[in-house]
Amino acid sequence: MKKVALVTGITGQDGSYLAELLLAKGYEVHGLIRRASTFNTTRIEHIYQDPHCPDTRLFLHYGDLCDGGRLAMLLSKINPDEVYNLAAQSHVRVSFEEPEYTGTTTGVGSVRLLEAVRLAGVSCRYYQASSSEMFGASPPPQNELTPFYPRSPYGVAKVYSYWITRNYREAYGMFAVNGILFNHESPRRGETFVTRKIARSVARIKAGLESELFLGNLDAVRDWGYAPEYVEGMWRMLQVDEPDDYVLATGQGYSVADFAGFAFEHAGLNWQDYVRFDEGYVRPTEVDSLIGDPTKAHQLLDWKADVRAPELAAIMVDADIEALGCSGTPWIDKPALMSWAS
Ligand code: NAP
Ligand code: G4F
Repeated sequence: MKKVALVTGITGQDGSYLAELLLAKGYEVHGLIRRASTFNTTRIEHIYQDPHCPDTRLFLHYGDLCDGGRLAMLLSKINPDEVYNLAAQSHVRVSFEEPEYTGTTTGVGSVRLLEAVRLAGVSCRYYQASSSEMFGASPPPQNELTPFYPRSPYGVAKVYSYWITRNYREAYGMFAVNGILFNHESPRRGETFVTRKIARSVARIKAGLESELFLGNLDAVRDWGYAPEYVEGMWRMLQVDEPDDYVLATGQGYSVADFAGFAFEHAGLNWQDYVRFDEGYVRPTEVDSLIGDPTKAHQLLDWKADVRAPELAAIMVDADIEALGCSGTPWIDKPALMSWAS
């Protein structure tokens, strides 16, 4: 029988790849979207169909993690087999500007959704998008047993979501899991995250549209993987017999300067000729080094990351160069179908 999934954050990087994956596996997919004054569905327009077509399997619903009543109503109506909670205010630097809002979406939003599942009496499997930012100042390599030491309002909010997910698993016997994902990127990455900012700037410098790139801390080390591989890991966490928590990572760390080097070199440029320091991008407290140990996911989920940072940088730079050439975004191959919003 056809499985039904609900994805929050479907308009984001991971949500769009996960929706593609689930549709390819034959799922009926329901996505939660926020009402905005401009369209925020760019990343999923290419998979959206007319909702009146008999073979449509992607449905979008207005909702927000700040609106628990609406979540409970949607859970009852959709009655999903699997719920993927990917929605969040996901930018670490922004969380210092908006700590309270980050807490109510990225943190308390998760309990609103879990409580909606519980109150609706839905028997489903639940995935929580937890983050390596929870490890913060704990030195690498970090795995499922590493103590949390968050260094931002975002990291603190994710620790709350992690523990409330475990609590619902233990208190109510829910099949609720945490995927503790290290940084994962793609051409669909938001433009203010450092890898995409670099890739986009390389494309624009190459095209003669700009001549400098302003960055903050170049020494921070991250374990950067490729987003399409990570959504496969999310799905696998909900297919095993017992609920558990897993780290997904490549196991290799590179500095921001390294990533800039890979990206500029791919375009035949020397990064030091273009990158400038801007104090404004430095965070009040920084996470110096995140390098994950994905052994558990490899052993129990048969999951591993293949794409590493040098190749990832090349994929992202190529996509941004192509997007500039066709004045669009690289993942859109069909005209926008916006009938759901009318
Ligand atoms: P993203 O591109 O920033 O997407 C975030 C999504 O959440 C968007 O669809 C956004 O909707 C939605 N959203 C934000 N606030 C919401 C609210 N109050 N109610 C409902 N939806 C809301 O993030 P991502 O990179 O795909 O990451 C997905 C999840 O994984 C996030 O929870 C993130 O914190 C977590 N995570 C990401 C990484 C990573 O490296 N990418 C690593 C670890 C964990 P709009 O389009 O309307 O803004
Ligand atoms: O790309 P970033 O903003 O990602 P960050 O802070 O690691 O967070 C991302 O990964 C987390 C998983 O570990 C997710 F949970 C989270 O949702 C998000 O997806 O910054 C990476 C590093 C930081 O050390 C930052 O200080 O790059 C450094 N950096 C240097 N210059 C910069 C810049 N970051 C940004 N965004 N912009 C800069 O100009």
